Amino acid sequence: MTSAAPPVAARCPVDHTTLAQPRDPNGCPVSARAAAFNPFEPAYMQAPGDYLRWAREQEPVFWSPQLGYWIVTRYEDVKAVFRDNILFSPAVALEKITPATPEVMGILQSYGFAMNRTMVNEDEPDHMARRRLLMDAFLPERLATLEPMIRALAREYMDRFIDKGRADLVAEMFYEIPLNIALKFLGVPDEGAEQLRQFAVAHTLNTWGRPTAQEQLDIAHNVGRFWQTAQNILDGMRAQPDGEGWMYETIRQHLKHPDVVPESYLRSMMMAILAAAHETTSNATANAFHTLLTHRQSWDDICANPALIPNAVEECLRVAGSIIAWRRQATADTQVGGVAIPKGARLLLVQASANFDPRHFENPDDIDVYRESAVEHLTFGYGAHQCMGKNIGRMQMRIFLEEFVRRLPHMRLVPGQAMSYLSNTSFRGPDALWVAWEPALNPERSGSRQLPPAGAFFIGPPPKASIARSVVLREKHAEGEGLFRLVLADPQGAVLPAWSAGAHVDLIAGGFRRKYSLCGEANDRSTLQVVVQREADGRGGSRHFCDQLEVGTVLQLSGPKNLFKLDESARHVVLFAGGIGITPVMAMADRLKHLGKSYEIHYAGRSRAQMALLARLERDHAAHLHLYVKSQGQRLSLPAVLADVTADTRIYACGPDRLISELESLSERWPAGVLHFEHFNAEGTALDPSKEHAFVAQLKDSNVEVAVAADQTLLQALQSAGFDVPCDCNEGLCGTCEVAVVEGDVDHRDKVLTKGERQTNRRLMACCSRAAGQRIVLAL
Ligand code: FMN
Repeated sequence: MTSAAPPVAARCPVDHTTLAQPRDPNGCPVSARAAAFNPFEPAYMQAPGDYLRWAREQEPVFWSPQLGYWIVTRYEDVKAVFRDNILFSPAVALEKITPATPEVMGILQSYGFAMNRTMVNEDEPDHMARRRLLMDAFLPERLATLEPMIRALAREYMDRFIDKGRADLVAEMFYEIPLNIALKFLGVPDEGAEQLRQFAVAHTLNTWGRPTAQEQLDIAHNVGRFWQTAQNILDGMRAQPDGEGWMYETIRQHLKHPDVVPESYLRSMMMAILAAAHETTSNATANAFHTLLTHRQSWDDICANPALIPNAVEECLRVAGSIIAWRRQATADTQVGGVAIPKGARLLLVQASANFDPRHFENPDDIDVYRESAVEHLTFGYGAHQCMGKNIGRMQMRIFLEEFVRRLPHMRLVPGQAMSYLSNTSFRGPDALWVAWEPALNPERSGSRQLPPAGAFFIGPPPKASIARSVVLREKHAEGEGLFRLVLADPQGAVLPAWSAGAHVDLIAGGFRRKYSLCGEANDRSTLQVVVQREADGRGGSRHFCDQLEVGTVLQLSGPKNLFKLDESARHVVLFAGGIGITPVMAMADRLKHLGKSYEIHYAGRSRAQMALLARLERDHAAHLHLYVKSQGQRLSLPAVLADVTADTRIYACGPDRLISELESLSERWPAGVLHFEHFNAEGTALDPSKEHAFVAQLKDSNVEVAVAADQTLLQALQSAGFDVPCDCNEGLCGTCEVAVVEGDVDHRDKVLTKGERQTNRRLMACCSRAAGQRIVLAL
């Protein structure tokens, strides 16, 4: 029984009574804040991302003496631990975080409680073998059959309260529908919502809570009853194993492959799934409605444009997911975020903190339903153990939102209600969510809007095309030969998203979608500015933006996104721009000036008329600016300018391939991490099937092989095999589709990696790079 053994490292091994300050298992002193970390105090549940803000900044991996766990708070670290489920075993995922007293153990045993391995806490190779056998029911085509039922239930439940003007959405809808859907999906008979809710609460507190010794006794009885109920249901189902539903499929797989799906697995899974299948969706839905109604602009945006709902769901899962922390155990001495983690140590990966990490998400504290990277949240976990039911959860959340924005767009949160949550490390959702509205204003009654039939529905992550906001071209200025500065604003004058130096947006109009770096005033939230260089011989996008867009034209915009971030801690920054590459460089110079940092700008161009933003550069950065105007015989000599590069220098360059490649050659003499660049053009990255060969990508973490045909990119092959590899530009410029390489030579085609990075063969961009040979092994 997993709950029997108290965690090996449940307390700090150092005797605190003899020390002024506690120490971690490495012998290091524990900081006061780390010592005070207590996920069972209300502040953690109210806003877990906020609660750990200090840690993300000051001590991203720390030892918690109160929990006996290493707490991991940054995005990259959490993801890296999830990614490696061999070095970081999931075996402790369902362990009682508060060790059971002998009395509690006695109670559990009296019910025959024998919780053992389930999908979430088992190691390889067992886990993948089982996962593969039990995956079919989660395929999009199978899930799609649930949609009409979810929608009908949503409408029926809403009908019950739509004329009342007030409802607790948790009690009156969000608990029961996911429960109904879960039971239907599993094929389990309805045991009564109230009973199952009590059981699920007991299971959560028993596994992830810190009940007092007295409370534990009651909880243990409920967990025992839950176990017995689950076993009775299972026995009933086994008597007629030809029923429909995932649990029936699991029973049939058990009968066919008892070695892969053994008896103990079946029993444990039955109880675990009864709680996990609906609690997560119920909580996530309530959190999402709370988030959107508290940020009214976002709610109004999805009411005005329901196509945004899938991405709004992802943004809500990012900022207010229902799984906020998950556990792993180190199987060998290792490091996380540079901190030594001894073998056997337990780790609490706080996804709710990682999802607010500014190193990964721009302006993480802003709720932005237009955020393209929202889907990169870690709420579903990552890697081989990623939540199997994620698409059922997404589907329900989308349908609920679709129905509410049509039928109750004027709904508001009842003001002044205090949100309360069950105290535990991992499952977060409010106990109640009160909303109110004026029934006379219901569109169905007032006739203001008719109920349209539901539009096309899809399963999976949000399509990129749906995530764009409307902006209006407010000003258009000729900035020189073939250069146009476009000033964009929200059509209703709403605030636009904040952005950081180096960021770009995608402009979408006339069938073109192109990236442009932001170069206006960073603190101006009412407009976004770009400069577009008209490429006469280009693919047509820049011609369209320069020739066809008039002041007053409404176009679509996605982003901002920053793949060219400025290291603000550098001692000295050298900025290089060639031609239109000045746009992100200008924003960097503005930021460095604002910070009072030491910097210099080297800007090369053919003639003054062809160099954008000159007047502003000369006005704001004259003392730092070096111009190299070819028509005036001035040439930039990189070795001369860069005679004095040290480890704390940072060099940022944007411009023609020639400039960047010369800098790359020079960079071989500099410490790693000094040079950063961004390419604007993707020449040489496109797929040419006549010159390619087919190969096999072996996905190590998932134990799967994917065949990549000659006329297919690796990214396309991975996505069609069901792997959610994020991507953006699809032409090797942005780095979004980076995948870690375990083994095999890579034919690198991207413009993101440096020469040194290519040589190490540790990473590749899946949208354009390929295996150099017949096979490549990837960490996926
Ligand atoms: N082109 C510009 O004219 N100005 C920019 O600020 C700019 N920023 C870019 C930022 C990124 C990250 C990338 C990848 C490209 C950028 N480009 C910029 C290039 C444009 O996206 C686009 O390729 C160019 O306008 C040519 O498009 P066309 O061939 O359709 O005419």
